[in-house]
Amino acid sequence: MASAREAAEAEFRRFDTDGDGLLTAAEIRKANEALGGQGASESEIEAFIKSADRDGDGTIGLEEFVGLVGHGRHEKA
Ligand SMILES: [Ca+2]
Ligand SMILES: [Ca+2]
Repeated sequence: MASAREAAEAEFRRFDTDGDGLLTAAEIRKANEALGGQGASESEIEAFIKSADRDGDGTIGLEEFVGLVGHGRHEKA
């Protein structure tokens, strides 16, 4: 059984289509569509990145993603 962190890491790797260890706005858009979204708007994607981007580089790294997902949807028991 995967831990919340492992699940978040697996999700991150699936979204990181070029494998550089960072999620860009374009990758987040694709991820959103893959999850059944109808195409997030620029401002929605921007807001999502801002909510997770702790070091302010404009992309979401693995730790930032785990911090966001690990403490939200996949809350630990
Ligand atoms: Ca990437
Ligand atoms: Ca960042």
